[in-house]
Amino acid sequence: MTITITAFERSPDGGKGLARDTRVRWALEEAGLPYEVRLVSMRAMKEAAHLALHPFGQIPTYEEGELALFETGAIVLHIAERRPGLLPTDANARARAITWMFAALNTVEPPILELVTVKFVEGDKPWKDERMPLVHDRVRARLTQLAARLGGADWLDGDFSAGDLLMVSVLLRARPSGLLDEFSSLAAYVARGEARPAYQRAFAAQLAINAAPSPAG
Ligand SMILES: N[C@@H](CCC(=O)N[C@@H](CS)C(=O)NCC(=O)O)C(=O)O
Repeated sequence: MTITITAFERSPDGGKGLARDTRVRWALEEAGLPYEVRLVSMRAMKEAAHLALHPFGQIPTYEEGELALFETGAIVLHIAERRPGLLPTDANARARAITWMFAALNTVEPPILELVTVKFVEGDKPWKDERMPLVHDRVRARLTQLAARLGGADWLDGDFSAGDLLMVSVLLRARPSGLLDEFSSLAAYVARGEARPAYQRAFAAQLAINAAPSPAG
């Protein structure tokens, strides 16, 4: 059955791979599942056809026959459950890998998202310069804890899993701020994720769309 995901017609990051379709593409590449991409404009994302797939008018979505999913965590979990390689077979190890998926999205990603909110959404507010150092400190606190847990290991819990896939994806969003590079073990962890052939294919696929000349010229 054909798998179709949605992605930005033109990602605001210009192809740096930070839009969330990249993590879904990465999971599909790790699982060896072919997929198609439907590109949507910012306007189309808020229209009825897309809202029927994604109640919050965002990307990515995932369609496979009669199944339609949104939320990258749910999509990556669905993919990981279908093919070996992204979740361990041992029940406890599997539960721990899923825990890391939640930790990436619920505990590590929120402060990192604040970096973007302060910089772009609140960039013209008079209190922006006071708020940014506070947000930096909150991100640093999380990264300190995460680095302590990772220690000298390659991955968070044994072999590479969907938990690492989401954690690396989330940490990549901290790189433009310079904060990731303050933590050499986490920077190396992210680099290990980026070096995976499946990530390389996912990154190249989104770049091909975002680096192409715009239809408007
Ligand atoms: N929690 C959602 C977040 C989805 C999300 O924020 N998508 C962004 C792109 S990375 C988006 O569509 N932004 C445009 C908008 O919200 O209007 C997920 O993980 O899938």
